[in-house]
Amino acid sequence: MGDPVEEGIPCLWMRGGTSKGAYFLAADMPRDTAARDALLLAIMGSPDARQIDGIGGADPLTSKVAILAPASRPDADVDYLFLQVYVDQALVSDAQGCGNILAGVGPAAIERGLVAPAGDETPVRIHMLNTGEVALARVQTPGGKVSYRGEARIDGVPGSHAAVPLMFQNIAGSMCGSLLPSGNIVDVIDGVDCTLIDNGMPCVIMEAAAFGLTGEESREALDGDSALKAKLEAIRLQVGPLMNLGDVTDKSVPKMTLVSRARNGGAISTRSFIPHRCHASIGVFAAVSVATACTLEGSPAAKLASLPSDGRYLIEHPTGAAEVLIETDATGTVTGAGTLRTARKLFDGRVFPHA
Ligand code: NQM
Repeated sequence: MGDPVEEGIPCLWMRGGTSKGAYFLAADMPRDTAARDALLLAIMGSPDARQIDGIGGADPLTSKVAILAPASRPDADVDYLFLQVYVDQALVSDAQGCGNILAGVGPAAIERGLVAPAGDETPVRIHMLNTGEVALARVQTPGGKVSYRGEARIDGVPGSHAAVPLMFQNIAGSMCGSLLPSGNIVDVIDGVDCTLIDNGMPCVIMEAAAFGLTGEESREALDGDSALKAKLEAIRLQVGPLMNLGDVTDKSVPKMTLVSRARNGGAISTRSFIPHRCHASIGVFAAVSVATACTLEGSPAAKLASLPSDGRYLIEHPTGAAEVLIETDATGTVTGAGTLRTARKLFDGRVFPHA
């Protein structure tokens, strides 16, 4: 590697679902993890609440990184490592995956020549290194080129774009070892009924009413509620070991998700803390975990949920709703999940970290 400060590093800046991130090839990154993380902090401009000296967008949802490499297992086409670059702390975490940034991985892998286009639609099997599972993405490739134009719409993103359907199998216990790592549907922590669940993303699901909230508060109002945040953090730190995540002080999981009855015809309404700021919508795997919690009798989510008859759960969030498809077996156990996302290439060039 030359001097990245002088020469820059090849980088694709993409929107994936309702998030934005920098997509790199592993071959363009330092092999040493500490050197890589220092480089990513310098690229994003962290730690700084405004990320003014970097390309990060001063929000956890726009301070994300995907690192792509040739697949390391035969049933996948590409390896994808997700890294959360903290905005105001010098931290880079691989302790979670990201289903929104995942939506850009198929297009980016084709753009960078890691996966060859195959007809008008290219299936891309993505090995998600953070959790070890393989996701299937379908990328529109008319004429052998990635197309971002299309008619698909997702809440939280203006306009319409090419659809990127995503399907997942066997994601239960992705980071916690099992769907319900404590062995219970409900654990009472600090007097609050919590479902500790991991169906693709470790989440703690609680009724908004348990915190004196309606669950319809805006992202801004919740982000400004420091008493609420202190209560959520106290619960989060206690459940880390119960969820087999250990000390979660410096980890971006579990996500703290408040639920209330759906207002707009969906299955349930959410406000998701990721974990210190309220999400503008909801993460893909967090939405899958919430939908799964709705199926667990006795859980705070099940008490409030209106279950769909066709497996299509509309998970309401601050800017609309995310649709999640939940597949179950004859016993009602969740076996697979899917969702529809869009992605867009925003910029392709070289990025220059500060010295
Ligand atoms: O849950 C944000 C996002 C995410 C994660 C976060 C995500 C997921 O919306 O799969 O997509 O929870 O930090 O990008």
